[in-house]
Amino acid sequence: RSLSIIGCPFSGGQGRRGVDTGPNSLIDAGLISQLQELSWDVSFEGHQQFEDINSILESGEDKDIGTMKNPRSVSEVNKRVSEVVGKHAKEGRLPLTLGGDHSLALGTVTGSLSAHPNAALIWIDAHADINTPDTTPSGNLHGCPVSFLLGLKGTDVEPFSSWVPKKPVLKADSLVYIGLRDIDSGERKILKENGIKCFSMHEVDRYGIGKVVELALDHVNGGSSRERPIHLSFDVDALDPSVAPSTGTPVRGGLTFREGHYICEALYETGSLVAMDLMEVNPTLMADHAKQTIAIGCSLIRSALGETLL
Ligand code: DIR
Ligand code: MN
Ligand code: MN
Ligand code: MN
Repeated sequence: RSLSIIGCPFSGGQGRRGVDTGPNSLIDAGLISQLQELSWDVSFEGHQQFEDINSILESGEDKDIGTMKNPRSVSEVNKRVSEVVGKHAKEGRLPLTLGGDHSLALGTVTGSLSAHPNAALIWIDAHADINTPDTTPSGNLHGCPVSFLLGLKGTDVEPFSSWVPKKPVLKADSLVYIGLRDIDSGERKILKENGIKCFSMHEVDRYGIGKVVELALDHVNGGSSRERPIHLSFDVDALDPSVAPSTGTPVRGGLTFREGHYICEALYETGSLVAMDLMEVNPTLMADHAKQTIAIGCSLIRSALGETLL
């Protein structure tokens, strides 16, 4: 069992600097040796080099296109990420992507689906990140990656359309959300119209996390099989801000420490996890609590990759 860590120091999908230092903080906290102790063959060739893109971002030259902020930077970063994630996945290694903001998941999911075309996507987040360029209230592309993956109306726009596959990367029934509690009105309409399976915090309270994960896996597998490959995209803001405060868009009423870890443990138990993203750790926010948030990022990853309590 081998994995490749893909560190993505990028913040252009949203407005708060500092999330680009997330990947290095997770590495500095000892993530590599922690995964080696779980008997993974870990490859890490240094973080992705986005200096050229980040300097365009800093210079202010990446002007809005319609509603979209930093469109060229976000598009180019994701194009590169999809290639590197796809390459490692095709070599049979599990790509573990460290963000960076969640716009990066356009690249990670496109890449892992190029190697595992039948994979399903489990998205753990306070937010649905399914705005389109037409519905986004903020213009921040970290609120939009899922709409591009599904090829929704309004996503066939430059610069993305020059590289994002014409055929949707993912079908709406191959996606499940857990942890939602801050949905924009345009997103609510999209989720409804496309019949997307959502377990908001309301469902977590009603059924308990054990049942929710079981129902989520039943949904993507069409029954009790657990064989379908899974890409897990974990936004650390899915956790309650009291648990993971150092993140750009905290929303109260989130997953507990154990609920977050349970999701990861249960996905590991399927034996079908083929890729993971850990996104939106911003150590420069609530800096007194940065260590706590970074440590939780590492422990969520360990749980998804085989750490057990007993
Ligand atoms: C909001 C916030 N839905 C937007 N999205 C966030 O800007 O589109 N995603 N924070 O993680
Ligand atoms: Mn997100
Ligand atoms: Mn979020
Ligand atoms: Mn929001």
